[in-house]
Amino acid sequence: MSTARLAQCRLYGFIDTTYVDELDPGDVARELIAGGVDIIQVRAKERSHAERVELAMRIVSAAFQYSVPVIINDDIDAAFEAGADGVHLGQMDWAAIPRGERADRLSAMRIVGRSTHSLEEALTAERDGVDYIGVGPVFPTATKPGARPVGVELVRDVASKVKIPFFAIGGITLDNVGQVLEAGATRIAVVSAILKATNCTGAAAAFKKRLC
Ligand code: TZP
Ligand code: MG
Repeated sequence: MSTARLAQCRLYGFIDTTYVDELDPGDVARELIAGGVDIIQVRAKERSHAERVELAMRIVSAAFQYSVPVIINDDIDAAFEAGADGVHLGQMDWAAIPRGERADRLSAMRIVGRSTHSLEEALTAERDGVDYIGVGPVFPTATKPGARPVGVELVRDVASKVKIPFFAIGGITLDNVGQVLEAGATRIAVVSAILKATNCTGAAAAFKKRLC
């Protein structure tokens, strides 16, 4: 658990293989960091465990020299094997770990995050002792097709009732980020609006500017 380090993280960037499959992951990590990304998640859902570890190791090694934490989506063992800082689990990933094994399975993780889609899930995650939560998808997004948007109302609710760091996520663009910040978010997670930009560094920097 690493609350102090997380407290400084405002812009959560991703290396999502759906968007950057052909690119060198170390280069993408450096581009994100140059734009001011404070924490990086490796999201490689269609990759095998071994491929995910290999990918994560390259990102961890690039991010290490900038002290930017790297979090692995879903795969606790990959996070451990790649020397990543932590893991991000969805509601189902969390539920899939037998209750009695959770503390042990997560004991090596410095940072544990969880996706939440309602105030109840957010408060439960806080009670469970996770280090941060994602709240979303705030807006519709092609990165998570079929997920029901929760709207800025949930951001407002979480901002007033949850004390652990939360990142608003889902469909956030430079056009709508103002609504998310106005609702009380001080941290955002952005996938496609950064990775699909012609200049990832510039896109990240533009988001970062809105957070300062
Ligand atoms: N969890 C909730 S929404 C989402 C995830 C991983 C996708 C966010 O991607 P984008 O492209 O920033 O909408
Ligand atoms: Mg998951």
